[in-house]
Amino acid sequence: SIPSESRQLWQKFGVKEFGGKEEFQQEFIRHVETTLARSIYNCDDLAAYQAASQAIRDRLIVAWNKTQQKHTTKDRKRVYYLSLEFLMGRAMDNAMLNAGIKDITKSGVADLGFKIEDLLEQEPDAALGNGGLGRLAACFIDSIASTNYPGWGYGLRYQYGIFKQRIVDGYQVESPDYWLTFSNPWEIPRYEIQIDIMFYGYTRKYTNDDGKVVHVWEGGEQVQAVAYDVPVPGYGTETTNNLRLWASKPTREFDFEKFNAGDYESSVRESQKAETISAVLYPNDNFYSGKELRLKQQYFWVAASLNDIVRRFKKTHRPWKEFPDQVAIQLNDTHPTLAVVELQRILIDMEGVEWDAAWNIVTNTFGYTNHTVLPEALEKWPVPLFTNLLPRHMEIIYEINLFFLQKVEKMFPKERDLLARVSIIEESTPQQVRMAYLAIIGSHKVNGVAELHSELIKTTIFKDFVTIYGPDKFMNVTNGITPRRWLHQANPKLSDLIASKVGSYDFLKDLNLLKKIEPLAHDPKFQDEWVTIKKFNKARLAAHIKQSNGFEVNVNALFDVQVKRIHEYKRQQMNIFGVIHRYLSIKAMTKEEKKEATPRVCIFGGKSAPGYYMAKTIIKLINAVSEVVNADADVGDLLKVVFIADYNVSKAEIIVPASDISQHISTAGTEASGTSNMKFVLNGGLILGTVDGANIEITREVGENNIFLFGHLAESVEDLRHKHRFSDVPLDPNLEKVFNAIESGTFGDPNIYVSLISSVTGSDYYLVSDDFQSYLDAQKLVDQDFKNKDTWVSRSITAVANMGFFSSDRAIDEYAESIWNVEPISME
Ligand code: CBF
Repeated sequence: SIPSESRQLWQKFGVKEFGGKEEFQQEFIRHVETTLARSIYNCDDLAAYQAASQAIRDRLIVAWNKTQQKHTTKDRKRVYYLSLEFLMGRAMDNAMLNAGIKDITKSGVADLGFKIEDLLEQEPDAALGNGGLGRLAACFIDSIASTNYPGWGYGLRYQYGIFKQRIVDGYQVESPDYWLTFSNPWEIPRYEIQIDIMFYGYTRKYTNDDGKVVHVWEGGEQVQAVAYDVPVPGYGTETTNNLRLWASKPTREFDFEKFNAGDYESSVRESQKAETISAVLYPNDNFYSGKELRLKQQYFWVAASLNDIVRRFKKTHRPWKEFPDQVAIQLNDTHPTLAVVELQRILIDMEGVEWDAAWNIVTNTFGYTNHTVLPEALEKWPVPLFTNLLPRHMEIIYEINLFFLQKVEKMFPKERDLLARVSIIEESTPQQVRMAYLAIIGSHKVNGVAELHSELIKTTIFKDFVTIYGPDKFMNVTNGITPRRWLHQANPKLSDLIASKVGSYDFLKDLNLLKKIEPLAHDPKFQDEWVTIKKFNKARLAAHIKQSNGFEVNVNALFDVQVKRIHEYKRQQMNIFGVIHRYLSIKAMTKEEKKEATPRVCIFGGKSAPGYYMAKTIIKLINAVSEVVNADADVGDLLKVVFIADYNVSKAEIIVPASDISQHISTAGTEASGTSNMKFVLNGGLILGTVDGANIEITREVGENNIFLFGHLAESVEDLRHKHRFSDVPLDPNLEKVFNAIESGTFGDPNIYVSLISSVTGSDYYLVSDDFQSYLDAQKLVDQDFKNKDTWVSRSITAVANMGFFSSDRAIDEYAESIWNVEPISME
């Protein structure tokens, strides 16, 4: 380290955070001229964005360094959030707002000849996630920093994020999202942190001089994990945490022997193979596909992260038994479950800790969050594939399973069926490793993400484990969203209006303060301001639609939005069938009736997994309906249908504040929580939804009058499905009319939609027909209520006033208190 006589000099010249506008401008120009090697003569918007980002990034790094030093000195317990997805979106606006420097940067770049909005548009989204699960991770790390918890995220630095979606002839077409074309100013490559990761090979054991059996894992392929750090600034605090993303690199650049022998292609093959590990995000949401490369990604990421965590712990020279006092690790779904096995392996094989002591450490360290009950999403790995890739881990899993089953047998003697049901190994052909069971057994707490979901996991997929461990191991932490991005950044005008009434922006740190606007729900002036902001946001979205889809929409119409991953359980098909029903009704209306009708703009957006045929058919139908309806002069402004291509976080920031109604209409019991429902309500839109996921708690908070609920309840779903399976359930008559229209070719070639229609007329697994009438009734109510502007706006204000519970800060406090046992560290 630096000799003490030199330290003063370091302190004297240490980089300081820029304070005012001029210092920012100096930094900006310095980056244009040195970092980018550009000048006043060739600085375009992209270069200006890069220079501004570099200046802001430098400021974050100063805070980041201070935070890390503080956390190291304090030497308290830290939390590590392991997530294979972090759907971060853009960083620049968020960094400026959280650091409280947006005003100086905005006016700083304006003086230098740029508009901040143009610079913000230059940034590609960091789209390292599929949907809700990845965005939740992004909200959580924002909240961990904003509430001053010492916490790191660990993920993968995919070169390609979620694919780009284009619509060609109504169909989704995918292209790669190479988001790193112009180097990423928001990451710090840590080339000095390189960790060797091993795959394949074989295991052997021997007895050492002390008579101890030692296990060794040898041979196989080796790659290197290189760390890239992304600073995560908290809002209104100096705390700047770290998101460490791993990239895979070959251990050797390439095979020189082959190169020298002229075999150029195969000489680089090894290096390319290593890089593929972290190259691409798997584009499935709520769906497991058992590809070996995916398991490789999981192990690569988990092994690198644990190596890092363990190295940090070892620096403290504490005994191993204190590991869980210093480290909490949260498993975001089952994707990082291998971490349980890896930590046990490190402890017993490398650190010489006894099995039981090691297992105690492991189980006290991990917590596991389940995000879905959908059977197709539950991860199971074939034992042969697993054994080949990770032979030592497979042995350890067998041991974990053996000890666990012995314990169960003791508790419930002679219950052979129970043993088979809870075994980590499913006795199928081939056998499978059930990752969720491993995660439960390896963790001290298991949580669901909304009340209904947390009850459902206890009574369905994990029922036997509740019998074994008792109910206390299972708990609920309802999801939340960060109000910084989803109110302050996405809807600055509403944030400013609220601040003017609440007296400060403190509600961004304590969202319960929103309650203060409730008394203004019927105040005409406040209502006017509220409505003006909604109109502004609708106009902003209308401009986006004009630019991307090429047609105008009426900002006075009701904006009805459903944007999320396209999935049968989310029931976009029910929405578009409803739109067709509306279209047919309009066509049958008299002139007088038309005058009374509420004009609507039905907005859809979302990606389908590339191999998901039914979801892709739904996208095609939406676009086909859009084409017919929007061109129909009989309909005019009464109905417009829009599919916004390539839905992502940045587009959500424009779409969410513009909704009057948003749809969250999953079959009851299928959507674990949903988080966009929270975002829409926080921005003054009302929900049309089923009694599912977090809709239930939103209803409790905002009041039944401020949400439109419909449909069967979760407890009826099994019976209804059973009826469909074993008797002829008549199709809903309105739905039949809709199907007749599709089948008669109103929306183009009907053959395209045969399987979509028969999924409903057949087993109707998602109960579209059962819920259709109730859905139409709820829509009718929405139409009527929207006409009464005063009541509508007062409901909107009341709903926002009661959204305090859904801040991700609250969720993080709950995790910290009941699962992680970590305390905030003040930066004062
Ligand atoms: O908990 C976060 C979200 O996770 C999912 O997106 C998931 O991938 N399992 C769920 O589908 C959402 O309901 C949930 O809000």
